[in-house]
Amino acid sequence: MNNLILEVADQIAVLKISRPGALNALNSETLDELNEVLTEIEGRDDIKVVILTGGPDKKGNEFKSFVAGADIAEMVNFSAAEARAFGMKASVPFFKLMNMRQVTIAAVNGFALGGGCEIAMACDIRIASDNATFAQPECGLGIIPGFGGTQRLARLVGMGRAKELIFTCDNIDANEAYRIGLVNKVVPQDQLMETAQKMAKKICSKGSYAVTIAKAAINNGYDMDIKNAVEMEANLFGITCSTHDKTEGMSAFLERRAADLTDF
Ligand code: CO8
Repeated sequence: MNNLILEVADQIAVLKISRPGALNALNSETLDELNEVLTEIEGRDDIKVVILTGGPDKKGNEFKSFVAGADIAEMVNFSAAEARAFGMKASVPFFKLMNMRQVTIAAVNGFALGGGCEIAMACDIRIASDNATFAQPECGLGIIPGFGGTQRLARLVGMGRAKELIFTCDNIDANEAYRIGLVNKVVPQDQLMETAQKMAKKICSKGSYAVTIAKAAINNGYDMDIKNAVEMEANLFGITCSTHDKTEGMSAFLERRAADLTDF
């Protein structure tokens, strides 16, 4: 891979978007690589959580940028058809981040602008370093957020705040992003990866199959009416009750011992 770095240890993958000369902006090649590597990860039983972060800039600053957007140099001459194809190219790996069986955590280490904010929003959980900046600057470029931003931002922070951010293109800092529910946590820069790793380890220590099914229940139910959503949840609950982990987890509780949860 030219623009991604994958490191795996102790069931946790750290996936770094690395285009130092372009503040990790997403071009077609990076989106193709992302799709490929997420497909590979989804098939791996040794990875339970993926931490997505940005690599350093060309001066080696690790906290300059998470992802500074889609690649403007690539988009500048797009026809309408090419632009649509580019949007669809991103939507495939973005939906993988959202729906894959592994949990995905965005560790946002600097600029998360346009497509950068959008890829973070496609992850299950967002942790930001205290210098992170978020924005949807697209309307200032004469376009709209096209990597899911008009949809995911409204779902995360509500329609009024999403409209304000998208119409004004305002930058917001990490604390404001936390206040409006765009990120789960804000931590000092030097604690970002440690915090993400700690959360990932905690998730790995739970029943991994149960976590995957809970993720599917939350995602699938979100766009359903409550009656059908709760029925869907009951069906998935039934599936988790047929597992080794359910027998082991409940027996371990009753026998006052640590559970050995192995399903995935
Ligand atoms: N695309 C391409 N190159 C970029 C991008 C980008 N989004 N962002 C930064 N770069 C490049 C710069 O051109 C520069 O390259 P070079 O050194 O060769 O001149 C290098 O990265 C460093 O950037 P700066 O010199 O500008 O660094 P500064 O510290 O001065 O500024 C900023 C940092 C504020 C982040 C600034 O670079 C900036 O404003 N970048 C653009 C941010 C932006 O507008 N992002 C949104 C892009 S549009 C988008 O994401 C749309 C998503 C949906 C697309 C849907 C298509 C269907």
